[in-house]
Amino acid sequence: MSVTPKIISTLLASALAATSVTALAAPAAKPTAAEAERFLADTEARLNKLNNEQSRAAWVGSNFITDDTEGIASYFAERYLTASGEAAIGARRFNGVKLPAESARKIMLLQQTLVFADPKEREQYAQLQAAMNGAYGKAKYCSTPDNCMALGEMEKVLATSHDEAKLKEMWVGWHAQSPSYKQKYIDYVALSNKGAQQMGFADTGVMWRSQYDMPPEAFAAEMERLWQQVKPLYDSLLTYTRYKLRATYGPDVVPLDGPIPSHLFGNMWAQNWSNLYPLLKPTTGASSYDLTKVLEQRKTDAKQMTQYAEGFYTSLGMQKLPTSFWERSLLTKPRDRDVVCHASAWPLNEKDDVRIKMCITPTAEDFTVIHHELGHIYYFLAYTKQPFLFRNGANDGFHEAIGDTVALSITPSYLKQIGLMDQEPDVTADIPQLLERALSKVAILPFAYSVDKWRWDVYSGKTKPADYDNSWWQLREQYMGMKRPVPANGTSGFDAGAKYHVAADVPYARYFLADMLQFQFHRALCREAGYTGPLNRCSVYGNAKAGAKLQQMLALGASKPWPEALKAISGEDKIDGNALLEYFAPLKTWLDQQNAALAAAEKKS
Ligand code: X8Z
Ligand code: ZN
Repeated sequence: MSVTPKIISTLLASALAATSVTALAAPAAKPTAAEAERFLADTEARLNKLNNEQSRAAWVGSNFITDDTEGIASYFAERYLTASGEAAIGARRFNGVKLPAESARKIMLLQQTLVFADPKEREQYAQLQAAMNGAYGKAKYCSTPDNCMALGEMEKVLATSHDEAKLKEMWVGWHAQSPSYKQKYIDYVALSNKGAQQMGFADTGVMWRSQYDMPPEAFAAEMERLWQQVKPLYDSLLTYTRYKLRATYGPDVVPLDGPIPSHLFGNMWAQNWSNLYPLLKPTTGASSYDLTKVLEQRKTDAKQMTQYAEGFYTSLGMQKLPTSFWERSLLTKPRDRDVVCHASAWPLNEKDDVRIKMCITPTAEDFTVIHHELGHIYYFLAYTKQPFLFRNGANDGFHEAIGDTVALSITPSYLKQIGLMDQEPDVTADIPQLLERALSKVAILPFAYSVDKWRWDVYSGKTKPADYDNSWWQLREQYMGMKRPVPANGTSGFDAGAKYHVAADVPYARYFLADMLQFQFHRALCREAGYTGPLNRCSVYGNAKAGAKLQQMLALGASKPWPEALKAISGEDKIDGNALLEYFAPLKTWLDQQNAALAAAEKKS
């Protein structure tokens, strides 16, 4: 798909002319393919350099949150934005010029970006982005002036406590932080839309939806199709969870019908319910194995956690992580300063300066997250040889899916092989294991879909700032079956901003796609490894053939439309929920049986 940008506004044309940018000096004659190649070579070299600088500044900005580092990060982000804006405008001259497929793709990719006509607005945009990132990273809930809690501590309470009042306090305490940067977000959205409109997109949401090798309307329809495909499984899981939460917190807190308060799901955003497993596990046949306990007992440190994950990737035939990764990554939360703890993976240059930033704790959840982060890292390393514009995932869902695909291979047999489990449970443990996995993989689906449904409406102007919370909770109720734990604070609230990806403006549809893709990848890799049993018991650990198949797709980066990359690994060319549904099919049957029995018992009482 190529985006057809509309006519450049006169304002932009004159503003850019005033900057005397060589790339903009439009030649009178129709540009040639040779000119396009020269333009691309120059542009890629320039953007690569500025991107490396911006990444380094952003790294420091997120690792040492101060006013100074925020200023430095926004200064370099702005420099990059200036160059990428000029490149986007420059690229338009070559629309319609007959070019080799890869060059035409680069010309298209260059135009999927914000362009600011007014340098002041560009500066303000970059400043707001850095400021929101910092505000999220610094935010704390203080019950008294000298008793403050960072997000990680509050998440721990939500994960482990069943004291409803305490859970509510944590939830309300964290959600009281984001209104402080609501005005920034409102201003940021307005600026971002202006930037998208300069490139012919109706708004930033449309630009986001245009990044999937299909028209934006087709992408929105795909998201809805995928959601409808998996919704029955989510409904079964929610019904079962409702009964168990009702048993724990009582019928006054958890109604039989209607939305459930969202602070009861073991997670600040109710997007991952893994921490509810002890409440939800089947009464018979449930494995008593607790990876968190094993990791804690062994005092597994952050480096060892990372080494376990690295060991998986090297078992697939991938390289060891470079020494600089170990020297430069941030693996634990520093005691003496504010950092953005939300886990992230970073390519700092086009060689092998790759790093992660994560406040690792020895828990089963972080064991999975570290595999997720290294998925990004191994993708970066696999496509370093691609030209700058192709150093990216086939689409952003692919980037998010790689590490999760690998983590689906964290099976009991794998844990036994690496010495983290003594004895593999028998097949009666399949349902408990599937349930545990569904609590993250199925629970996140309506969350991931609705975060960006909310933002699409915000960016389009359909949802006005005074309605941010209204709309957020309307979507939460519609898709997730949840409600706000306490009534909303009129029109000044900003609950969406309590989620990292909203404050940092990272699109979220990627996680929805990744949730489907990872099961397609897992199924394909298991087949490649010659495995024919149930997918939940397949681990490709140590399988070089599966590793080679994965690596082949990773190495493509963004050089081809994503359906080709998907085809290379799975033979399929559509993102589809059927692999996920196949994986969880035995659980769906079991949930429906449980729900029928629980409904009958409820009727009797
Ligand atoms: O943000 C992440 C990763 C980094 S890309 C840790 N995830 C989403 C989230 O935490 O909201 C992974 C799952 C969803
Ligand atoms: Zn990720």
